[in-house]
Amino acid sequence: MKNKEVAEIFRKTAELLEIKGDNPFRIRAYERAAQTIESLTKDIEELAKEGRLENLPGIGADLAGKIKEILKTGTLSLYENLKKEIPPVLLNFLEIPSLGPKKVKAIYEKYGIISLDELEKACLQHKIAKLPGFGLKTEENILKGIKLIKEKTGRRPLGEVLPLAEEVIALIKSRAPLLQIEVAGSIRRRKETVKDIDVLITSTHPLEVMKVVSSLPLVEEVLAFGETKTSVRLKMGMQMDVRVVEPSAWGSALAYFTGSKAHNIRIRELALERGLKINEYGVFRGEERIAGKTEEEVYAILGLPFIPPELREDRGEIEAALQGRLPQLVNYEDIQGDGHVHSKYSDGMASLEEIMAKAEAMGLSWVAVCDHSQGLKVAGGVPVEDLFKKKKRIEELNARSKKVKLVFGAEVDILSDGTLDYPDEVLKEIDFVIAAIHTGFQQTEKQITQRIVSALKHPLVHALSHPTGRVIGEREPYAVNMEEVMKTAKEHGKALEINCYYKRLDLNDIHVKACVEMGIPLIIGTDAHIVDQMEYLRLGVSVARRGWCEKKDLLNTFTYDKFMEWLRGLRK
Ligand code: DGT
Ligand code: CA
Repeated sequence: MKNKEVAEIFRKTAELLEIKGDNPFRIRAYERAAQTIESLTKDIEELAKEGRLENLPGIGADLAGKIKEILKTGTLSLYENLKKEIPPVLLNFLEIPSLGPKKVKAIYEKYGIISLDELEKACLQHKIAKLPGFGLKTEENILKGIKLIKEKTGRRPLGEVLPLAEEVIALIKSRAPLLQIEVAGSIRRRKETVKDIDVLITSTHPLEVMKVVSSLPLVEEVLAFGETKTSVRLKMGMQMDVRVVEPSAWGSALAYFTGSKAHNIRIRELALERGLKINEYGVFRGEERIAGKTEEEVYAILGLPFIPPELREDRGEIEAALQGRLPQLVNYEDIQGDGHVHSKYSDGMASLEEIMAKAEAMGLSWVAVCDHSQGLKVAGGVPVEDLFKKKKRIEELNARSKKVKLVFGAEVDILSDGTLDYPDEVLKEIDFVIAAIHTGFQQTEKQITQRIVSALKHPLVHALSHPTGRVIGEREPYAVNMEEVMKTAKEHGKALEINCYYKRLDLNDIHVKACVEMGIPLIIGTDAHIVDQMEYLRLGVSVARRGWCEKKDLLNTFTYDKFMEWLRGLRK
């Protein structure tokens, strides 16, 4: 451990204490200690060994103990606890050069802003400049800082990047002389967050292709230009690497650049065991190239069936492929219904009619309209009287509609003691009850788990919505023992949701795989609050596929009648 690293932990501790509004003397003590340690000419580890830490200016017994803790464990428990207490994104805010802990605290306290996006929005609306001690200049600097952070920490949610990647690919395709083009990397594997856009192309005119790529209107800066590889930064602040290969190497290059790295390494080992060499240019026996034109060919020569990109994470797919037991992954076309949307009855923007029309346009045959429950006032929770109006309206619409049926549902809040936000006599009138946590995130793991477990055990509840509560880039999952939640779901035959609002994707792929292994029913819900968000359904399918879901594992593949039967069956 270097002096600089120890100092950094102290400095960050001071910043977090300041955001928290701790004792100013204590904050100052950590700042001073950081300065002292940073300016030492001697190795702090040496000083510790010699027992001379307390001779340093500003370092008493307490801080000396803390230094020893850092040297021993690599971190400070106080610092780790503070990080848990403070919304993680505020730590991000601190990285914006013009924002110190005082300003971060002021912004947080005034507006409760907990994401970079919200902060960006507040700046654009000049809400930040109005705060005492801020001004238009600060706002401008904050905006610059946000852009930099986004580029640096730069993992963006798949739901944000995928449409952009598709747009860029369509543009290149329409303008450049190419034969094949596909997005590779984490986007092709549909990983929940993405660092950059990898694009693979075959062409006999690579130079022209790259000229088109580097002059696209979406490009802000060309970082490197070459015939085989060109890198650009897009205006939305993300890097895109484009590679052109010859058609005979399309399959091997696509496999290589799709990754994941861990999967590639296993594939390479497998090739070596068979006396072959594999890289992005092909599969070789000695000098001779024996495969490479298609991915199927590359896998086949290693004795493997085609492995879908979503599985390529070295999570058992290679073993399964070798043993001929790869799952028959669910496809988007298998999906009949959306398990969770909101309407105007709560905080959604759409009427029931609009939801039906969107479902029809998407080729769906049912949608569960699960509005918030009465107590969740901030989200327009539906009072009991309105609930029955909604039920009646759904019945009328369903009677008229042949193609699409609405399922009368509710997303019922699990209160802090584990009881539900409608009484049983109301719940039993609701055809589809999903339970969810929206408050009390600070409770202990035991409390939250207990809350969820008792909701799942409730005989009128069918499913649990966004089981871990995480919001990508904004909120960590709440402390919940998922093993226990899954055990309860299994025991009572209840479903767990794959909430596929693009910032949630909750359950995630790993939890989904565990559920599939246990035989727990899963249901994808878009949580759409405007009808266009129902298109996130395909993100839900991606998560399901990454979690090894087959058609049978997802309630969304049921017809309306079969789904209703499943719902009624749980209450018998
Ligand atoms: P990302 O960009 O962090 O969201 O994730 P990826 O998987 O797209 O990673 P990236 O862009 O660094 O690399 C793209 C693919 O290239 C990666 O999935 C596998 C392949 N690759 C990159 N570096 C290596 C490597 O050192 N060894 C092997 N075998 N493959 C690599
Ligand atoms: Ca990538």
